[in-house]
Amino acid sequence: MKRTGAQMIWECLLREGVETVFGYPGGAILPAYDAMLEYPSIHHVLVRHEQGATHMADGYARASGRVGVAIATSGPGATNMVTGIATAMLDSSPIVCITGQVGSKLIGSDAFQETDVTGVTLPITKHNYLVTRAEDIPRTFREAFYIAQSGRPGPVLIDITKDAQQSTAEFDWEAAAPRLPGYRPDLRALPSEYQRAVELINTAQRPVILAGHGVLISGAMRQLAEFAEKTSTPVALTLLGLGGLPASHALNLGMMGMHGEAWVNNAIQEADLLLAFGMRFDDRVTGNLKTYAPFARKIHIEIDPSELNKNVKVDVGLVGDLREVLDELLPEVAQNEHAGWLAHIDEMKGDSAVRDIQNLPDSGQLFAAHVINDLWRLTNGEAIVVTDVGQHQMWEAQYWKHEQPRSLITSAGLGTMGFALPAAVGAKFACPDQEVWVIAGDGGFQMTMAELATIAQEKIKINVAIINNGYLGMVRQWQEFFYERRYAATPLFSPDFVKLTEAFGLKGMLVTERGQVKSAVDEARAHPGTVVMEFRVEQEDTVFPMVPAGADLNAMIRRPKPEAEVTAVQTEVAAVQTEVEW
Ligand SMILES: Cc1cc2nc3c(=O)[nH]c(=O)nc-3n(C[C@H](O)[C@H](O)[C@H](O)COP(=O)(O)OP(=O)(O)OC[C@H]3O[C@@H](n4cnc5c(N)ncnc54)[C@H](O)[C@@H]3O)c2cc1C
Ligand SMILES: Cc1ncc(C[n+]2csc(CCOP(=O)(O)OP(=O)(O)O)c2C)c(N)n1
Repeated sequence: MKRTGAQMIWECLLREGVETVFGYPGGAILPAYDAMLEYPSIHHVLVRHEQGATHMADGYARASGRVGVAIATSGPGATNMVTGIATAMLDSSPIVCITGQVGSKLIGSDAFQETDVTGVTLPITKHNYLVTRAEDIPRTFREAFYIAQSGRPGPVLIDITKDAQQSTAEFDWEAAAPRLPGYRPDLRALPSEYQRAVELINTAQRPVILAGHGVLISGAMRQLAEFAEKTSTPVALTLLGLGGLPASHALNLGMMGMHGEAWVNNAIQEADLLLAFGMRFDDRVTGNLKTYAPFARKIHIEIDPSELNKNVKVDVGLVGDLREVLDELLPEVAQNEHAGWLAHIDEMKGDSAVRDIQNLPDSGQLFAAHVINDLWRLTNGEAIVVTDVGQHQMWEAQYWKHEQPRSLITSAGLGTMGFALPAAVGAKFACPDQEVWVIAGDGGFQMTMAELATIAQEKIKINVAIINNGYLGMVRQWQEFFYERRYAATPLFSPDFVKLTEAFGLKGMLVTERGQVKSAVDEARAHPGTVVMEFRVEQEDTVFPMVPAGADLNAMIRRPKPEAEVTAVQTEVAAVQTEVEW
């Protein structure tokens, strides 16, 4: 059948099962928007900034495991997408971004709103396309969706010239199968490598599993639990791996890395075998590579061969989908007991398990960690939490115990402030029946708060907790530790968040004391529409433990005992600073 290129865009999206797209119109994408009216079964969410569209698509993808779609015009519309695309790239999130482009004859002439967006996004997309002919649209879309979600997922951008949208061609979906001879998402390890892995696993005395985002992406939650139980191996999780094994599971140690639990990092440093399952040894996770896990043999199960031996040299690299690899390994590995090792890790927990939260003064004053811990308890931990970036993000990781996969959505690799509110909109569209909470700082919230208008227009229900400490908290913390408390450009003015929210026709609430938290949260949850809650918390609180960037993984700065002076922190900082690489 004949279709315009503009119609083909929607025909393709329909065939890919897309129900919702997030976007913003403009000249070069107008033919596509005009054709959209013929396809009412696809819901278009009008955002307030194209960055928001990409984060929404990303939040949609992370909550559902399906491809999220964002659409924008050329030039400024496309460049506004850049941060969201990079965010999705760093966290392996499958999104497809569609941009309009100036007419093909004008390309390279600095035409109105012309930007070489395929050039701009080349390093931050898994793949991108410039389409100049209508007949190329079906194959391009099929390839884009396939690439975005196969192998290691990631963002794909399709830039379509205005004339390609306007011209007419034959639309034959069946004939437009992907042609990607060089793309090999199906590489698998050799049997000899499996054998070597099994030997190492069966003979290890002090093994630790490092479970990452790949557990969730491949859907290997059951296999991970079975592997851990059969081999009696404790599991440390990355920030993006949280929820991959229920927090309540006896073998779940908690989060590793810069703000991970002390005993987790200590266990990694003492281990004789590390089993990295779908994680990429990010520098926030390893600390100083020269001293990382010095006694451990390493097995890395990873779908992207370029990750093997990239940061950490491993003894065995098993390329493949984690779930498939674990299915192969499970019958081969021996049932084992590591009672002594597990008891030793338990001992390392000592008083530190709840030390940080216990040491906060119980003065009725609000501390961010208390608020987040209260939110977790009051919701029974059954919500999807979408966090922004900063101190609150780390406290969420520490004090919200995630039982379910995909219950935490956070920008980890790029650490994109402004991510939470729009990503939560995407998550809500993906999972309309789930309770969705945003936890954001006063800084990050202000970056994308215009999306409250999108929320109001779409009449969706999200609960937003702004953890307002009056600072760009995480940067202030670094200034406190490493710049002698010179708070350059971190004290932060905020609007009256309650009035601001009300201006959008939504409900705003202010909470200033611990005693108000429960009733306020109950009220917010019962309210049918979106509620923005401002929690005014202690201004100069600090996330502990902390491994300074580049320091040894077990060189953690701990929260001083209540009676200790600030100088205690400074002494700890000085003690670990010798090894720091800036
Ligand atoms: C302020 C701040 C502080 C942070 N502190 C910490 C911290 O203390 N601890 C921490 O853990 N993180 C921390 N992070 C996050 C950190 O920077 C990394 O983003 C995170 O550790 C990456 O986790 P990951 O490797 O599991 O996930 P990803 O970066 O998403 O990597 C996943 C890996 O799994 C692979 N994979 C994907 N699909 C499959 C599959 N099907 N089968 C097999 N493999 C697959 C991918 O190829 C990739 O290599 C922090 C971030 C911020 C912003
Ligand atoms: C877009 C962007 N700009 C700058 C940064 C650097 N940065 C990391 S955390 C942080 C402070 C965040 O402050 P806030 O949102 O108030 O959260 P808090 O740390 O106080 O919880 C900044 C500026 C970033 N991560 N993203």
